Amino acid sequence: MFKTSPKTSRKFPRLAEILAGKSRLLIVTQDNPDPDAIAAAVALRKLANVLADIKCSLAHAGTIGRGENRALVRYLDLNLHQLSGVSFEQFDLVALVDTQPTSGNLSLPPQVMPDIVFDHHPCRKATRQVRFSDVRKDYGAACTILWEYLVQANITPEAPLATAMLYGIGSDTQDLGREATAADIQAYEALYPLVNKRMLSQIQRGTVPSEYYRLLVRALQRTTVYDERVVVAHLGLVDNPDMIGEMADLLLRKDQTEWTLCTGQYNGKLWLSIRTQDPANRADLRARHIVARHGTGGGHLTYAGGQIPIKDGHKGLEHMEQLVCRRLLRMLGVDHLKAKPLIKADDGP
Ligand SMILES: [Mn+2]
Repeated sequence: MFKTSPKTSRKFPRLAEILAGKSRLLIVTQDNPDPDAIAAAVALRKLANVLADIKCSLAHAGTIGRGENRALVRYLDLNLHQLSGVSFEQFDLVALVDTQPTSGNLSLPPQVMPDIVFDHHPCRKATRQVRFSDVRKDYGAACTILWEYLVQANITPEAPLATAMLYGIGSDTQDLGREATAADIQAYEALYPLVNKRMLSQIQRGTVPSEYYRLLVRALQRTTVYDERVVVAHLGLVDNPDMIGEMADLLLRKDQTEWTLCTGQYNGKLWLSIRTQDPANRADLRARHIVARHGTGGGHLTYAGGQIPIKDGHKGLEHMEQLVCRRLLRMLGVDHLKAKPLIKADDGP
């Protein structure tokens, strides 16, 4: 039998109290939401529906880039609103999932103070001002927290929601292999019997546009290996920022790699993703150092990211690409001259 944590049973009545008597809840995810964010938003909608008969709208800024994520949204039959078009006065409650106020990946107008926050990133100062927050940075996924609330409310999610939540936990923890705790494993196991396995497989194998392969080739051609252990790729202009994190994950699988850094230009900013094998390396702190004074950054122990506004067009982009690369190499004590391309131009049969 699944047991929720004491924190959930302690906090649950407060959430129910905030929801009681309200009629419209706006649920906001980070810009360019990932499966964990999307599924956690739908789980919170379910909670609000059942506990207090509240109508919910889901909103985010940015795009849903990755093919898998678009397949998930289609399967859940979601109508996601663009945050820029939302009139906040229509809602009597605002919630954030998988992100927090003042976070760099959240385009919530600063005057909008959320009422509810569920997240598993390190707790931010602004979150302490929120009426209800449940932030567990030791959890591998926001969906795991929401799952405990569903259990506490005696709600058994229907197949689409269960499938989305399991996929959310699986994708944030790389199928429980990355920063997953006992709570994530328990939630995953409890959700598994409720999941539509055929749909899960279809989402995981969601189609991608041909542009994806063009970008993949370009990324590999632009990949540099430093001292065998640090792999850096500057993707240049990308049509969705998800590709940057995806490449950082892919390159981390190369033999002997301890760190990867990928960057790309999107929406006037340099986006970066960094990955490492060892949680003791603190990717989140490195990301913050790398962007210091130029932009925002943060994340988890082994995966993190950041954004830096680019000034002065192409020159500004190159300057920032070099700056973030040099900063990482310096932090790691790696000589930037020990560089070689991942793929040599004349590679071939
Ligand atoms: Mn997450």
